[in-house]
Amino acid sequence: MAWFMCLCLFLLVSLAFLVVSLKFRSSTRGLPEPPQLPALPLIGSLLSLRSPHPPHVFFKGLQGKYGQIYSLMMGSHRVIIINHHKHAKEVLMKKGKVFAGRPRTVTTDILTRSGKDIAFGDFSATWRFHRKIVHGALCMFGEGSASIEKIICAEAQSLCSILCEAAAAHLSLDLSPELTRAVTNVICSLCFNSSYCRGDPEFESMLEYSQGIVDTVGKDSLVDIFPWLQMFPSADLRLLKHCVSIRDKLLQKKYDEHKADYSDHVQRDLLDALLRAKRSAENNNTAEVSAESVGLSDDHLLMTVGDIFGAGVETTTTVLKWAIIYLIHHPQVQRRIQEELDSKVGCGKSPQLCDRGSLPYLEATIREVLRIRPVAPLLIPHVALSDTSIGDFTVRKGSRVIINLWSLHHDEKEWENPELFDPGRFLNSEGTGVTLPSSSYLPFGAGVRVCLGEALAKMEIFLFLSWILQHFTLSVPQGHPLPSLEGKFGVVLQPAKYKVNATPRPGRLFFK
Ligand code: PLO
Repeated sequence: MAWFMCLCLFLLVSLAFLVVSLKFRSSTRGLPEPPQLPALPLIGSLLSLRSPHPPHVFFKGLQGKYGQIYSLMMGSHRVIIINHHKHAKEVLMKKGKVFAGRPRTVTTDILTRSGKDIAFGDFSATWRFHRKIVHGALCMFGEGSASIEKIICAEAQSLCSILCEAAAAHLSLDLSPELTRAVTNVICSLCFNSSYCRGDPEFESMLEYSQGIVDTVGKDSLVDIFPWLQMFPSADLRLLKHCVSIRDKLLQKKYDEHKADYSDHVQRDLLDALLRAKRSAENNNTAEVSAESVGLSDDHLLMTVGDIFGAGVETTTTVLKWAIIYLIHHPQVQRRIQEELDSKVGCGKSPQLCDRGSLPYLEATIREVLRIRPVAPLLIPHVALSDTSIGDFTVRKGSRVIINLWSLHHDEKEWENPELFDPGRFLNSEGTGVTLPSSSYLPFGAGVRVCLGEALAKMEIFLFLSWILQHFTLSVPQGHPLPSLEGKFGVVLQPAKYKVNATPRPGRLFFK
């Protein structure tokens, strides 16, 4: 009996040893840590991060000294910077779940009621459930549904009539508010089944609060690195809180209106879809998706719809503004798109989504805009949820990981002359179809946290640009310099303000 006990004990100890050593091996595999920028206690690498360049450009440059993967300390947080597509894909796709976490920061916590949204919320069952509902709702109202195409075309038509009016009055225009209203009305129909007229005070206030949020949130500002700085008065934090409170009032109003006339039988929009999921979870407490277990609180619903609304407006508007800047800088590209439109669509009918396949040069131009000026050049930081590795380096649980999309999209080994705006690089050799010349291209991110609005954004960008270019030629007003190609770094990379002249092309439809 004693020998049997000894044998069992021996087996147990060996098994435990094996499990521990396997775990140790799979988590660190004896790999080194990535090279690290100099760091001091408390302030971390702050002194090495001083640069006249925006962070994405600066981080790309640091590769020369530290290699494609390196780390730095933001206060007490270890941050790993990824500059190569091979490693970006390892983080986002191959090990997507391990890196699905999000850091909590002071500014994003203010925006999202402590991460109760999808974009900035940490990985959890609630997060997964919300994402699933929103994904389902966006698919239902999104691609393939004729209604969304109709909504975008109606907005494109109204945008073109405003350009027509300005042209008739010989006015040059800052297109930004008009583009924003067009894009807002599309996402507004999807989220709230409503839209804004020109000069609507609610829309004007939305423009203002949204800019205030973009200017202050998630920029790795000092208060996000050193949360204790919150103790001191800060103009940025005050502005952010003020803007968030205006946004919250708007969201609450929409929410209350929807709750008041909600019916289980009609699903008008995304907010209805979220309300329906919440109600069915509440009525079905035994199911794996009970309201509490998945956290479908009012706060979660509001933050989720706020995310989709905010993302839907700021990102697509920004891409359109960049696209127009590049078209003004490259009139020959504009001319070629117009020739393509004239020969494939003609001037008697307006472009539709089904024309996308026959307009490869326009499609290639859109791809090139998304390459050369990615909306979010550093995406949103990820967090390692367990000990793991990237490439030949070990990564500790809790490390933040920043994917430098700018490095991927401007990698000299992957793109010939990356600073040059050249839609042709996305065309096949006959010029009859689009291609992807390099896999160092992730304008919408990838993996478990890939952009939910990719399909919608692509439809909008295609339709708005094709409608505008079918009817107008865009140029810089006389005496004005060409718009700046330098963006303002933030949660989105925004271009500076500029004015354009939209000259009606001869023999086009007349807009009323
Ligand atoms: C834009 C300003 C809005 O008022 C609030 C908002 C919500 C979602 C954010 C968006 C802002 C900026 C772009 C973001 C989006 C979620 C996903 C998207 C960060 C701050 C990107 C580019 O990742």
